[in-house]
Amino acid sequence: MDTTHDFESERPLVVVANRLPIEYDEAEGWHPAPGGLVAALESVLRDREALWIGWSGRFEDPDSDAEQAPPPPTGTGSLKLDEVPLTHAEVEGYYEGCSNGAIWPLYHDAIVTPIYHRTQFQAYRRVNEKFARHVAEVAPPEAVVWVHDYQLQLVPRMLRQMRPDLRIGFFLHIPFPPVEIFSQLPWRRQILEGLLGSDLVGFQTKEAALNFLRLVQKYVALRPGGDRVVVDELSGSRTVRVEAFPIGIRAQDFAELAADPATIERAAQIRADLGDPELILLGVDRLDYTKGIDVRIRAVTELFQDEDLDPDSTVFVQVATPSRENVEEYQRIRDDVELLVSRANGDIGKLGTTPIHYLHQPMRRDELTAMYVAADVMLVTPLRDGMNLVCKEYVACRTEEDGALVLSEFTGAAHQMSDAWLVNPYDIDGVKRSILDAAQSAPQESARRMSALRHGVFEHDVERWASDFLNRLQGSL
Ligand code: GDG
Repeated sequence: MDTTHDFESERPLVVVANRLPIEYDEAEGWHPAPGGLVAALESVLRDREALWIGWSGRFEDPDSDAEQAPPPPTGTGSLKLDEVPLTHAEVEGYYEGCSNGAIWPLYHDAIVTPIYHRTQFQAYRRVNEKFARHVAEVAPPEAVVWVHDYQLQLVPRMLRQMRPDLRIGFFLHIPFPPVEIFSQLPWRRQILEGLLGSDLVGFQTKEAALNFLRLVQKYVALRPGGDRVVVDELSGSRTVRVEAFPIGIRAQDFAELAADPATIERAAQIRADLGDPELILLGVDRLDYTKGIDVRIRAVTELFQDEDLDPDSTVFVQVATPSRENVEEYQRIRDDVELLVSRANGDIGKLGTTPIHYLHQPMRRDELTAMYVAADVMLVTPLRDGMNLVCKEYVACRTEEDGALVLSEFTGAAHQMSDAWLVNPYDIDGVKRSILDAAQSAPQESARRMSALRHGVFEHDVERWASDFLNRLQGSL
């Protein structure tokens, strides 16, 4: 695959995502939003004229509380921002309902039962159309349009019908499920046809790309040839390419921040604040039922109860960033996690000893980096995850090549990170064994594994991901 960062042509670039890369709060005003997607794209867009179209988080209804936020800036430097306004009802139906109540759980192996409401899919279609129409109005002639993620799967086809001059790419950040699971979606054909409006459809893994190709054959009656699907349209036939583009992180930035004396000092302070334990275990996730936060709390709790880990010299810190708090299943997973933590601390802790530290709050990037530097073992145990960036960030921060990563087999990252201690998160005994192995491994063994992991994370960084995708898209016809 071509790994140069020069794009073959200088067609204007338009990025379309549910959210703009900024958010608003009263203290800071509009500021860059945290999170994987923004960080991923920012480094690529930095050197290039681009327009980013998305929702700002403000509601357009007049009676909204969030209405006090001033309009978002239109962008600085070469990146311009363009807001798609949404109402409360649209966000409820399209985002909280169809996207996060139906598609998100379905695409993550139906870990919780997806809920299909026809009215919510109507909202999904209407909002996708609103996005498509907005892009069609503002995209320069012959632009390259890169559409992101599960909220906007109908946009490629709608946009192609409105603007056949555009070159359209789509990237799915989350898993794409196998036939047996996807087939229950009442709107399966619309979604597949929506995605086939693209010139290039990108997934995190080869398995996801294969699942899509099989589904296209089954439900759209097209016969893929390798990674290509030929779509017949009135205007002639068109080829759609379907490939894996595993996303990475800005590894160098994390490594530099981790090696900064202020970060190292902060990491030492964190260890001291935790009572100078011999062993720090760490988990960092959005509080989401896909992330297997409960799995690792159960495993660590049992290790304390079995006396394989000593609560006097071991601390487990779980950072769980608040997420999608209006969706019912997220309230439930929060309750479950908080019950598990408080039970464990009640059973195992002593006065002055808290074996599990739980933080339900967003954390600044520099503080998060200091946590990665402080942690001896990183626990990443999702039941299903498109890629997972946290494990890559931890690895990038281990500049001394120490530390150990316990990683679920069911993350996209596991396909690239075979030197981690890989676990099946449904097998609690296996998770317990791997946590112990990782914690007790000889320094040489940890260093060998970490060195191999670091090599992969630096080699497949986010710039490579974006340039591979955009080069393929621009050279794809
Ligand atoms: C989706 C897919 C795929 C988390 N808490 C804080 C914080 N974070 C940052 C992490 C990391 C990002 O958020 C989370 O990325 P993940 O990949 O782990 O998970 P999702 O949010 O589910 O992302 C996933 C990703 O898209 C990209 O394609 O890998 O599979 O589900 O960067 O560091 N950052 C700060 N404070 C926090 O409290 N600053």
